[in-house]
Amino acid sequence: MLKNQYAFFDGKFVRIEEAKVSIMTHALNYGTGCFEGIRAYWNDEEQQLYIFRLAEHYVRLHNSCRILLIDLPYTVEQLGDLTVELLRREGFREDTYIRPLAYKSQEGIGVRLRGVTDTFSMFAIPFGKYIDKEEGAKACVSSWRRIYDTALPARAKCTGAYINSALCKTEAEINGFDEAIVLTRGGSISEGSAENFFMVRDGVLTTPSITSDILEGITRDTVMQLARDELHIPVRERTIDRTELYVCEEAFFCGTGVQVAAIASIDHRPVGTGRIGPITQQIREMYFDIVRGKVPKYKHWCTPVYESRAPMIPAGEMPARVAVDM
Ligand code: PY5
Repeated sequence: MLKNQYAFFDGKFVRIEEAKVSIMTHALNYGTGCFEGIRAYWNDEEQQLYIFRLAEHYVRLHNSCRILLIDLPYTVEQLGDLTVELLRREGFREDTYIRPLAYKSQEGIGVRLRGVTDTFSMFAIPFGKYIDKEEGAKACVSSWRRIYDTALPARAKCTGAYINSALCKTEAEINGFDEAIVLTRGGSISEGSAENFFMVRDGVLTTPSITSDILEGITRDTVMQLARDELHIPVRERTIDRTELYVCEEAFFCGTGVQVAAIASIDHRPVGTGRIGPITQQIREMYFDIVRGKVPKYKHWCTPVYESRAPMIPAGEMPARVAVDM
């Protein structure tokens, strides 16, 4: 298998072995980083690698950085260009996962967000499925609760917050499930450990609102648009009770990593028929075609890597530091 060879680190492209941090790094000690997870899909017919909704991921990274007071010295467009450039250098011709990270790089002691140096790094690796059972995951309601906005905001995709995800996912796996559904402090549905949650109730595609301590998912947004514009079914963002999980017709997770993964059972109770439902199935099929750049109407969501979109940046050279206009 082709492995990754490069990273973007401290303002330049370096070999992956050189992208190392000190044990004194702020982000390593306190979890003070923000990251993204972006996928690129290989289209064999076109011999092209397409990055899915690149700009949206970097808009979100900027928002996360605003919450954590991280100075991200690149615009959304520059971050996109750096990503294209990294993938070109790697030369991947297969599905790929990209991990940008903006973090507090100061070396020393002291928990605060202001007056601490920041940096940005990125690497990419070949990547297939996230949940093996994409056609029917066994889910449980976690005994853990989702982090909440007034303590540790889920809206900011920050590294430290993923302890909550790891606790939920680990408990689910130890108990023989594939994935966890996590409740808010108030006891309504929030999301999965690292993916958003949807259910179908009375024909309405329903998902927790963005004020339910969720990460505002880009796949979630994609799914809602497809349901409205292509399937012409009603979509609602609202509070979801736990017991609705036991009576809904269909349920699925979605996210960059998990893509669109049907939920076969929740707390050992079959969801609907226990098989992938018609709405979930249609959304999955559309999603996989769209991300691979096979649907002209949605091709604007797909950034080609192997074309002349991004300027080549010579090794070691840092793009101009440009103030972020927001
Ligand atoms: N909710 C959480 C907590 C997430 O971590 C993610 C993404 C999502 C929802 C879905 O967001 P999006 O659709 O924008 O990807 N999780 C990362 C991913 O790459 C993985 C984090 C370990 O899917």
